[in-house]
Amino acid sequence: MIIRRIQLHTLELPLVAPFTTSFGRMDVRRALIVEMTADVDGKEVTGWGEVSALEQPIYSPEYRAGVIDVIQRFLAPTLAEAQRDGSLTAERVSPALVKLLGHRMAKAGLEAAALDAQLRAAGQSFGEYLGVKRDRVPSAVSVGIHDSIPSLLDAVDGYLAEGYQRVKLKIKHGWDIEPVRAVREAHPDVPLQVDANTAYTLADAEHLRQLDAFDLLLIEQPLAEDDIREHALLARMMTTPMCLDESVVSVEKAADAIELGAVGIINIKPSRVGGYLEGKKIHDLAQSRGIAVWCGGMLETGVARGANAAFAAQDGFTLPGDISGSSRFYKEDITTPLEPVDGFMAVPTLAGLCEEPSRERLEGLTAETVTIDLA
Ligand code: OSB
Ligand code: MG
Repeated sequence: MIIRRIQLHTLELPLVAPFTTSFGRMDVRRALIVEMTADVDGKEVTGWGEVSALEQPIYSPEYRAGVIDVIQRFLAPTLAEAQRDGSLTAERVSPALVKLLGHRMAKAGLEAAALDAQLRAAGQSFGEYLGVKRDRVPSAVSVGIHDSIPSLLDAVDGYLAEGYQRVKLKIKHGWDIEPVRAVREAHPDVPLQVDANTAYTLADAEHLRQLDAFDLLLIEQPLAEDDIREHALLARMMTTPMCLDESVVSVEKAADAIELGAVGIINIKPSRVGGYLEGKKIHDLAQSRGIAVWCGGMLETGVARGANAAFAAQDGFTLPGDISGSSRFYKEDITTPLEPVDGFMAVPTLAGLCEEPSRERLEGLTAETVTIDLA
């Protein structure tokens, strides 16, 4: 393929309700959408990708404005160089960029757009490309920190009434044991798990052990991103299975964490690890080592939400993913909203990774566009 042009659209999407985690409260999602115009086998196609970086480097080191900068300054020129001999494919995007360190979310957005363009040209869906057998995946929801327990219980009741099959509660100091107890008492049988987004240290081990009473599927990333060894120590002190999110930024880190006994379950976010293809490597490794995986979310728009459903349909995904409906976060999406039916999200069957965004809605929601010409 020859990439002609990359456009980076920053959209401003108001959330239907604030989403609060241990690192802060979000009222608006600034989504970064990649529109890639390319020639694939003589056809001009447009590929779409999404970069999941937040506004600030609080979940990962990347942030939206930095992503735009690194793509303009380094990633796009490197792809321009790599495609000069005509050998670039979506599978070669990540290898072409490997000499530039880090910036995995930026790379993931470019790889997704290239893969979308390539699959559109071939008339193949992402599910077919991955060889998935399932046509739908269980839909689960991530519930933010609330101001009060009654308000949390209301929100959880609403999601369960919509058919979501598992609930994840965000926790932090001062919002952990009691809210989890309240939800467990209200719903004795609901599959339940918690996510701390690095809020604790090993000194909190005795406190966190209280969570073992609530029959949780897992505890996600209680300690800092770099604390893989400490997660292994904590895992030995708790009966709740240890899950890593932030710490697993590559297949190598996944292997380290498995080897050290730091992880029993891995949250694979394709964006965090540099793209769907690196994510697939983690899935394959985990499967060969008997480690369960599930697909995380980053408040995706319709550009990445359906692709995540296809990704999560691979055999090793044995736990429900944070793949909820568009309406869980947004009143308006840029594609046809993707909503669960009977608690399941359909694996898209259209060619490419996603439905082409509506130009009208895209333009209406765009705050800023940066255009980069490559060839
Ligand atoms: O840790 O999984 C996380 C959202 C932003 C940053 C980090 C996380 C999340 C979520 C949301 O939990 C999951 C979703 O998109 O449904
Ligand atoms: Mg998480």
